Amino acid sequence: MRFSTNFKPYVLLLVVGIFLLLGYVYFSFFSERLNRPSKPMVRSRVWNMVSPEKLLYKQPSVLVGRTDVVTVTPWLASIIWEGTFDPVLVDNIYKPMNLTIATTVFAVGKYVSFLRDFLETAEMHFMVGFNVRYYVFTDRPQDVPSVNLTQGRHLSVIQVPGSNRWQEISARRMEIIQTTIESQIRREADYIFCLDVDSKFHARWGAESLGRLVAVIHPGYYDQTRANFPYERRPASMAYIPMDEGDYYYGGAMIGGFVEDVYTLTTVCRNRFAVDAGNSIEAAWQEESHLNRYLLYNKPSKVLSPEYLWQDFKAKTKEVKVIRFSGVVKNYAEVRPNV
Ligand code: UD2
Repeated sequence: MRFSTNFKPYVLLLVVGIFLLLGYVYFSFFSERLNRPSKPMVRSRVWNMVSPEKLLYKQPSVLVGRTDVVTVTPWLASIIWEGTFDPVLVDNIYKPMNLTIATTVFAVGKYVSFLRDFLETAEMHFMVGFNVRYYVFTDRPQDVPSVNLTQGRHLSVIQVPGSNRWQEISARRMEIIQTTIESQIRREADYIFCLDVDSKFHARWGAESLGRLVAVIHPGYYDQTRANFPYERRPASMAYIPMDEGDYYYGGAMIGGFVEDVYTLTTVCRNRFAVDAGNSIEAAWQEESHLNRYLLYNKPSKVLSPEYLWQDFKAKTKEVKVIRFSGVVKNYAEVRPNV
């Protein structure tokens, strides 16, 4: 049989054309709602903002909103305040993504006593309905309290050395977070938040806080001019910020974002800290100073208002409608290894 006599090239072209057309129609009109990360094998990619059909929520306005506070930075990152997001809509967009949020917390020495309240209140308010993996770094694993975790939430205890200097404990966090991202977190989570343990959650801290690189405005300095920010001012330090530069003063009690972005941040800050140490310099506020320097030139993609980092000794101010996370009042002489 001679196949070539019946073979019509235009039939083949027609069949290929029909397949291409069907593929185009499928990907144009149906795949929009698949909500896959752009590279499924890699964690921490950008997902589509897919909202479920028929979800009822308040109509957003372009004219009415918060006017008492600034809700966007000059580089167009959102500043998250109560009233700038719809929690129902945000949850419905992010929950189907099945994200895992790593949460690191250091409880070295006597700070282990803050863990129970931190974890119990996190279970009530922090990323509720999401997969959360707590990583507790401590030199006292036997003193880590047993706290009931809801479904989808796990806790690992990682032993770290103690120290007789609080400055060293606080500063070493960058290095330990960096190495733990390398050894396990990058395989286990999409986003990461690194938080201070001597704090409690008081209200929702949810998916509105997710972003590529997330920082929080320190509650002590949000109404100050940059000249009053306690940045590192010595040019010899790698954390140096000149007097006429600076956006906000960010709190060291929270660093967040995609695991890989926080990995880069911790790597850079840890290295700069080491350079300073080699030159016998310790930045004014240790890792917080290096964090502020990093964020000045690597702008955060989302900024959390002081609602996400308050301090219990501070009276609530009129701009702060909700206190979501706040540092407890502590007796430094009692809990720190040195004064
Ligand atoms: C501020 C910052 C904190 C950090 C520090 C300067 C805010 C609100 N707080 O808080 O993030 O930048 O100044 O270094 O921005 N820790 C231990 N054991 C210790 C000491 C510290 O585990 O003995 C850990 C613990 O997780 C604690 C964190 O380090 O939450 C910060 O240390 P801090 O409580 O001494 O810092 P604080 O409250 O002065």
